[in-house]
Amino acid sequence: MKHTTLSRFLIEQQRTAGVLPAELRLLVEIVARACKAISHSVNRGVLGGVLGSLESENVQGEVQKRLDVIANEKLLEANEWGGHLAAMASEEMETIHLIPNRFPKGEYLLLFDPIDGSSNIDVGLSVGTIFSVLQAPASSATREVVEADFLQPGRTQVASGYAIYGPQSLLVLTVGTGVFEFTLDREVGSWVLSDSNITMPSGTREFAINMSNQRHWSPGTTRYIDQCLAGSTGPIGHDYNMRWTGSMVADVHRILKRGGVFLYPADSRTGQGKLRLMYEANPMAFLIEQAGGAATDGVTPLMDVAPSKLHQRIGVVLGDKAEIERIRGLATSEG
Ligand code: P6P
Repeated sequence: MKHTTLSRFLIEQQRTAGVLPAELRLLVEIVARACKAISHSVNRGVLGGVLGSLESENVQGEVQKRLDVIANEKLLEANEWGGHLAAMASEEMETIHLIPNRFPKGEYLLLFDPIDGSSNIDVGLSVGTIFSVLQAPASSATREVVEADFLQPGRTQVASGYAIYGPQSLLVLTVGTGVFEFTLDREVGSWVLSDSNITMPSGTREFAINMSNQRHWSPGTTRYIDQCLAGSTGPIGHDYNMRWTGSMVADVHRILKRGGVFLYPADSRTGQGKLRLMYEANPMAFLIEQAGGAATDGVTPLMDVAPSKLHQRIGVVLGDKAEIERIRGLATSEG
């Protein structure tokens, strides 16, 4: 089988008129290379001294895993010198990361969750890296980048993707021309195209939610899940299956490949959900919409939400378009 590497794929995308400027192609290649290095660390596990927690907490108030910090460093180091970025932001860093003065500044902003699902690392389950790319405001070329430059709706993303470090290491990417999957060929060290123009299967009766939060849900969420659990004897008239991996990247990848829905809704505890808008919800929403699905906060498309804070959290409901519409209907009919 003729293998198309990521580099060849990106050059061919660049040749398509108006898609993938050279600087953006370079950015995607560098992020992909950093994800290769992260994959190597993840797969070495205890042999690489990457397991376990640190004494520190991140800006989210979560205990940092060793690999959170290692992956964050790999992404910062890989992207500082290339001249394609104006600044970076990470789940693991409270403030934005400016490009050191000794390096040229570029026109893009990179946001990432270096290791998503890190609680799974020590027990051998899939984790991933999520990234989102925005265009820096033109005005930032003549001044220092500030946090407000990052606060753009997800609709303005020029690229997004994730790497999933599981049975295989996969890179799933969109630059606005569809969703493409690459599998890491460890012997050669290349990301090889393994699925093109991914279209999410529709009609799959499978939901992903953390059921232990049930007492905190809104009436709309409760009603939807009750209908799923009622199965063929209930109003939907079909039995449903359930999955919850504790790793958004793994749940979203499953949904991209075989359909279903993922819910981490805003609930009564904080009213805003657990997942972060800028570097988890928005990049996943871009991929899901590009694959023919829908992604909302339960009602509003995620990529239409105007961000107010870099680390803001939001409810996330994504996947099968018809199911997302059903969930929206139940949320709005609750008054
Ligand atoms: P819970 C991982 O910590 C994460 O941010 C997502 O990857 C995942 O979907 C969710 O949180 C899991 O949350 O409350 O089920 O542990």
